Amino acid sequence: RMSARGLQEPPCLPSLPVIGSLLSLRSPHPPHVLFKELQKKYGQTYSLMMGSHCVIIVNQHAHAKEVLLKKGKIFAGRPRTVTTDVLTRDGKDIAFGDYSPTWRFHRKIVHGALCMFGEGSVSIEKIVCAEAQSLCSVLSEAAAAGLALDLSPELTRAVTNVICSLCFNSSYCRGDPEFETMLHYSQGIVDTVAKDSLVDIFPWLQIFPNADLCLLKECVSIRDKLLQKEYDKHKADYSDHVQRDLLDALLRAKRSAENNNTAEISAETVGLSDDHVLMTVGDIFGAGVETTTTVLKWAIMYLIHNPQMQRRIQEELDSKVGMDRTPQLSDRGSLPYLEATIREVLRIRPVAPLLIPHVALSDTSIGDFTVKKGTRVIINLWSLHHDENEWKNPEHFDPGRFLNSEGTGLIIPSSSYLPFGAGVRVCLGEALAKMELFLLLSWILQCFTLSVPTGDSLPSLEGKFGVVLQPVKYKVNAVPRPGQQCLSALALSCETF
Ligand code: HEM
Ligand code: PLO
Repeated sequence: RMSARGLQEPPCLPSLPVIGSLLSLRSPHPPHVLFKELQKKYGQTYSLMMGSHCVIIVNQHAHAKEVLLKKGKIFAGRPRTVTTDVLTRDGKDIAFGDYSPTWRFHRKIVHGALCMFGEGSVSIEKIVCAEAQSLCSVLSEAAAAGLALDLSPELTRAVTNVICSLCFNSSYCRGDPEFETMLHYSQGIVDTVAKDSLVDIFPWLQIFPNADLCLLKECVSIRDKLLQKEYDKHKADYSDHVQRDLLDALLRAKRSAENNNTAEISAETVGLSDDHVLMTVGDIFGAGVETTTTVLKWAIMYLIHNPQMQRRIQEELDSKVGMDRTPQLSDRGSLPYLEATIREVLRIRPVAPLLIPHVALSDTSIGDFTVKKGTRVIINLWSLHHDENEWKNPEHFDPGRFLNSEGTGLIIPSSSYLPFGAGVRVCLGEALAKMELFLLLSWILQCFTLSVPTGDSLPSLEGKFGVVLQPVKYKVNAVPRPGQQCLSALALSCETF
């Protein structure tokens, strides 16, 4: 159907009343792969019905940029779903909260708090390096005992402690039972939240017993107790004069709004209720842990699949950093191959292959297609990152694509690359995540060569789709590299203090 301006509705998958396009979406493939396949039949941008909601799927970068950048504010809304409402007390957070003054205000506070750490006396760099050191000491213990190790818990602990420092000014030691609890509930949430499971398509299903929803509620209640405990502690020793972490920054904003008695900027009206403050730290904590850990696991998996690339990173480390000191942030510019590897990991296995759904806040358009207010828009980052017209052999892992022809400088060879999204909803943790990835990987690879345990086959590169795209569980052998001085300096660990 043509409208007055020559715009038309995007092609739509067949749909039935009540169930929408569900029948066309039955597939052995995860959604991002299915949505990429469906392009062949319906074109790069098409729509489908999820129950009664119209959803537009965008599979190409020009339309993606129109949605995220050019019309970023129009598409800055978020849908409300049963599972994210359980997680965020009805959208009182940043990531799943709708576009509003409250959302903007919370983004600003978090941004400010993260910047403060960039400059502050306890810099993020120091915090990350301390965790890298502790991680390497665990690896050398395992190596000495000749054990193959699932790196996941230790990588998670390192990343968790960085975000714990930033949010709560605290950290976990090895074997801390609260950390084990955290690992468990967080996996439960990743497994159940925002999967477009039946409950999100049919909101009325929530009145029926539903194993996923039960697990989610249980995990969220455990998480909320831990968050509440930190919150109470921070309230008890809050002072206007010292700001130790993100939670202090949020409390300060809350106090100042409360002291301001005018009706327009009370704590409630700007969205600084206890619920809002808790949900914002919950977001940063959850995003801070699950995303970076996932990328580290993918990076290590690709490096054990490609030992020659691992060697090239180590040669770069040996010649630019050497053996007598540990890597630091200022080395980033001189280690292009490691940076290129990180970029390629973020391309080939994007953490959030469908981003988080966006919603049109008014009637608008994408390219020549009309879009009605309230339409959900899913940006299929997987399609952008695996577009055959933009990337040669997209399924092939090749850090070299991000290097110039001399191999000395970094490039972005295609504009079909948005690992952190873009525009008003762009990731808040991009700088932090890149810092962590660089430091943790450079520390590990300076000291160890990683490989599959003898007798094991290489782990599958297939991901498990969810709110983040996770790799399968796998074990590695960490072999200390000859001539590495860093090992002798690795005695530091929690127990020592
Ligand atoms: C949102 C990627 C790490 C905090 C997002 C989005 C992506 C993304 C694709 C969605 C953008 C959209 O919906 O349009 C990543 C990747 C990471 C990473 C690839 C690691 C390599 C982090 C970290 C933090 C963080 C460490 C915490 C400091 C957030 C928040 C949002 C977000 C709060 C929601 C923004 C909003 O809706 O306004 N991230 N992220 N992320 N990220 Fe990250
Ligand atoms: C991860 C599990 C935690 O227990 C809760 C949580 C909070 C914020 C979410 C995060 C989870 C997954 C990754 C998300 C993040 C907000 C932004 C980030 C969705 C569910 C991304 C990649 O978009």
